[in-house]
Amino acid sequence: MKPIFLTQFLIEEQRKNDQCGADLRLLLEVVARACKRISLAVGKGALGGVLGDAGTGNIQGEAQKKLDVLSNDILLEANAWGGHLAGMASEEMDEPSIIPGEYPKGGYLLLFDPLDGSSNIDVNISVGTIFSVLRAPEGIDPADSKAYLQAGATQVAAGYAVYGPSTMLVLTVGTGVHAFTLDRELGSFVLTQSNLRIPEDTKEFSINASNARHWEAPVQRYVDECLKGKEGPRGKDFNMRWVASMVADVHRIISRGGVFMYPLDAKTQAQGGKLRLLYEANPMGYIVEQAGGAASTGRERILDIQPHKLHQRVPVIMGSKNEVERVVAYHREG
Ligand code: AHM
Ligand code: MG
Repeated sequence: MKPIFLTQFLIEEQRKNDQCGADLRLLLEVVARACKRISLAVGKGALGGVLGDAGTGNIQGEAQKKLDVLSNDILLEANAWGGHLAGMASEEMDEPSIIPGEYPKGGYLLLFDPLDGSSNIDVNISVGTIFSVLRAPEGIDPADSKAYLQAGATQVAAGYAVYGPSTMLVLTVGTGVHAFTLDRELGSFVLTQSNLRIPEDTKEFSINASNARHWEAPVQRYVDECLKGKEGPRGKDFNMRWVASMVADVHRIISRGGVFMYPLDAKTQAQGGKLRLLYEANPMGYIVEQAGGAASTGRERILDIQPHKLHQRVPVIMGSKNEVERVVAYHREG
């Protein structure tokens, strides 16, 4: 079969999808190109001299890795001059980055977590890039974080690249979820799976169990029931996986089902949760819903949340629909 490259896929998408105009298509190609560069840097490992800490911290007080900073710079630089964007916001930057004056501005905003799971870099475990595209609202300066405070349901595109044994780009422009694999010889992303669907039921869950004593009762109940296996109320055995790179964990769930949880717990309650709404929960939630799954905080649909600050954190429960609904029901029951 003839390979379908990302460019061809996006041009065909543009022909049939009003949400995907030429500007959005070109913007996505630029993001994909930046992900290729990040993939190269990640792939060089110690030989590239890019492992280890950068010696700086981000807005959330987390130590930045050299590759966090490099990936952020690659995305900023690649996207500055294309003319499709009004501004960018990143997990690694305190404030939005505006498009330099010498370049034309476009109608979109790009939000990203440049290198998700970066605590895994130094031990050679999969990491990734997550991105979300919003329309720039009329009358709000893109230097103002208010421009980015839009509910996830308004995203026009979202995607992630996972830098694993192979590099993959998974994206949605509102018409299902499609996966591309980087052909390293050609330097091109090739469509390898279209219309990915997350099975509605699963026997696999994904949570950092070291936080068990801090979880709320509904999550304790859900996990306890899974752990009881065949003999318990679920009547089946469950498997557990936790990579500690959201991109890799959610990619597995998109590929074969499961439920991913970073719920509210006593440790993260004061800040609202662990994962970031605009850079992680919203784009991944959009992708998961587009693949037939569900994404909730336990109390509300993630994509319905009206953000109130740029670096807002939220609890995350996403993946196979019936399991997410079960966890949500347990929250309702208290
Ligand atoms: P990061 O964006 O700083 O890498 O943090 C987010 C990551 C997620 O990818 C992952 O699911 C989670 O943090 C892992 O957290 P923990 O180390 O508490 O298990
Ligand atoms: Mg992250």
